[in-house]
Amino acid sequence: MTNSQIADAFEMMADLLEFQGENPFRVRAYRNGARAIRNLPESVSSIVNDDPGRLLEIDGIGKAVAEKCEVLVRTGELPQLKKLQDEIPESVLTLMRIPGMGPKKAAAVYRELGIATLDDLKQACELGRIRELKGFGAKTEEAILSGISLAAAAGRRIYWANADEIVAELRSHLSDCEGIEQLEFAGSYRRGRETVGDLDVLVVAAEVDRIMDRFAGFSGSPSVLARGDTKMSIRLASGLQIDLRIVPPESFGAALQYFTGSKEHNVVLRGRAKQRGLKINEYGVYRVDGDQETYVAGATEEEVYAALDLPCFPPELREARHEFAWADAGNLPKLITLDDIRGDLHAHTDETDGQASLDEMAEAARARGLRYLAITDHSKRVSMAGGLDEERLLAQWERIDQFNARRGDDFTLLKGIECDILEKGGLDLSDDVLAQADWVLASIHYGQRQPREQITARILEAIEHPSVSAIAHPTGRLINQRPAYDVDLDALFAAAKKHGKLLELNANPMRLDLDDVYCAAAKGHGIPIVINTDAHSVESLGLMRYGILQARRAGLTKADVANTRTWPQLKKLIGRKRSGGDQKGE
Ligand code: DGT
Ligand code: CA
Ligand code: CA
Ligand code: ZN
Repeated sequence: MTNSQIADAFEMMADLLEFQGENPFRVRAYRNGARAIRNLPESVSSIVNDDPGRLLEIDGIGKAVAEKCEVLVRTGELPQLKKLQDEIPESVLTLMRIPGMGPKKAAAVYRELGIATLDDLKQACELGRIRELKGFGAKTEEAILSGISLAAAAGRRIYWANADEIVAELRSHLSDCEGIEQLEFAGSYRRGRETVGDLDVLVVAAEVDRIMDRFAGFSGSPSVLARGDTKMSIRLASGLQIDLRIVPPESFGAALQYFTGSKEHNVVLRGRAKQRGLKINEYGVYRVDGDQETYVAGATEEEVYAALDLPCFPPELREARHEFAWADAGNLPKLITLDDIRGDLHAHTDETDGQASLDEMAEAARARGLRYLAITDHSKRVSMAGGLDEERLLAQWERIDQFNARRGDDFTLLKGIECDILEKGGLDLSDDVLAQADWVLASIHYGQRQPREQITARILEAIEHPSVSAIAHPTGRLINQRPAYDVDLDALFAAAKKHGKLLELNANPMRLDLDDVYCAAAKGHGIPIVINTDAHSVESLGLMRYGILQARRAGLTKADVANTRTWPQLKKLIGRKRSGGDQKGE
C-alpha cells in the first residue's frame, strides 16, 4: 500500500467520524495521521515490515493511527472503516467532497432534508432550500452550487504526483516478474498532465499469463475488470483504473506513441500519415498500396515519428496545441529540465508556518545543488500562520546576513517575504521595509471570492508597487478543490510586462499555478516565469520537479524561466526593468 492510499483511508475515517458527530479529538488524530503520512518521505509499509514501533516516533502519528497502519499494511483493509462505510450511504461521501461543503454541512443536509446525492443537493440549492438551514445562508448556497459543477468536472482524476507514486510501486511490483522485455507507462501520466484519469501500461513480454497474474496481485487485491489475450484492466481500492497492454516488440514504439496520446495529437498524426500515403495505428506505420499494406516502422517511437518526417515530440507537448507548427517551422523548443534550475524563490521557515528552521532550509537547498534560496515567510495579516510584522522580518533578515557571512561562499540566502495583498487593497508591510528586501513576492490569501474588478485591481496595484518582484500563485486555484480567483489575466499580463515583474509557477502539485496554458500565455507576453516550490519543509524543496513538468507542458525553455539564472543576473533582471530598461539578451 502506498502512503497516499493509507492517508486516504485515514482521511476517510476522519470524514465519516466527523459526519457521525464523533469527538473532535479523535477526528483530529486521524486527520493529523493522514497528513503526517502524506508528507512522509519513507514508505509506511516498509516501516511496518521492518520495525512498526518506529511509527510512534513520527510527528502526528499517535497510538490509534499506528495500530491501524499495521492492520492496513498487513491486511489491506480496516474493519472500523468498513463498518462506517456500511452505515453511511456512499453517495453522502460525494457530498462531503464538494468544495465549500465538508462533513458537517453534509451531515446537516442529510439529517435535515434527507439529501444524499449530488443531484438532490443541486436541486435543493436551486430551490433555495439550503439557505434556510441553520448556519447556511445564501452565500454558502451559492458556493455549494459552484462547488457541485467543479466536483462533477473533476470526476475522480488524481493528482499527477499521486499517480507517480503508484507508477513507482507498480514498476517495482512488476520488476521481479520474469520475462518482461520492455515496460513503459503511457497516457496522460506520461504527458505530465496535472491530473490523471487512469494509468496505461505497455509491456513486451513472452509469457502473457505470467505477467497478467502478477498484475492481478498488485497492491492488495484489486478488482479485475477485464482480462483478455493482450489486454487487462484492474481497479485499485482507491478507485483508480490501470490498463495493461501486452504488445509485440515490432509494435512497441507504435503502441507507446498511440497510447501516450493525446487523442487530439493522434488525430493530427493520422491525417499527416494519410497525406503521405501511409497509415498509422497502435501496431505500426504502414505504406498503403491499393489493398497492400507494408510495415514501415513501429519498434520505437523515434522511427514512428521519423516515418512521418516528424521529430519525436517530448510527451508533454503532445496536446495538438503548437507542437506541429513548431516542428514544421523547425523550432521545437528545447524544454527546460530540473538541472537548469539554480535557485528557489519561495520558501517558508518555522518562523511562520514552515516546519524547518532557516538554517535547515538553507542547508537543504544547498545540498540539493541550488545556489540561492529566498526565504519568503508570510506577513502579519496571515495570522493563522503566525505571519511576520516589520520588526520580526528585520530580525529574520539580520539572521540571513549572519548566515551568508558564515556560509555564503557558494550559496546565497535571500532576504525575502511573501507579502499579503490585503482585502481592501495595498500591501501588508510598510514601503520602507519592503524596499530593503532582495526579493518580494506578493500574493492573495483573503478575499478570494471578491468580484473580478476588485480582485484584479488589488493584484494590479501590487504589480505596480516598486518593491514587488513577482506575484505568487497568481490565480489561487487548488486543483480539484478550489477554482481560480475571478481575475482578469490579460490585464495582469499587461501590467507585469509593463512594470517588469515576474509571475510564479507554484510547483506544489495541488497548485501548479500559473498552469501550463497561462505560462505559455505569459511567455507570449515576454514575461519571465519563476518556478518555486513554496516549500514548508525540507522535503518539499523536492516539489520543484512537478513545476518543471508543468513548465515543459507550457513549452518553456531555460531562457523563459528566471530562476535558471544566477542571482546576480536575476537581480539585474528585476532591478533593471524597474528603471525602464530592456530585458532582451539575458
Ligand atoms: P486520462 O486517462 O483521462 O487522464 O487521459 P489519457 O490521455 O491517458 O486517455 P486514455 O487513458 O483514455 O487513453 C490513453 C491514450 O490512448 C490517449 O491519450 C490516446 C489513445 N486513445 C485512446 N482512445 C483513443 C481514440 O479513440 N482515438 C485515438 N486517436 N486515440 C485514442
Ligand atoms: Ca489514461
Ligand atoms: Ca486508459
Ligand atoms: Zn508561500
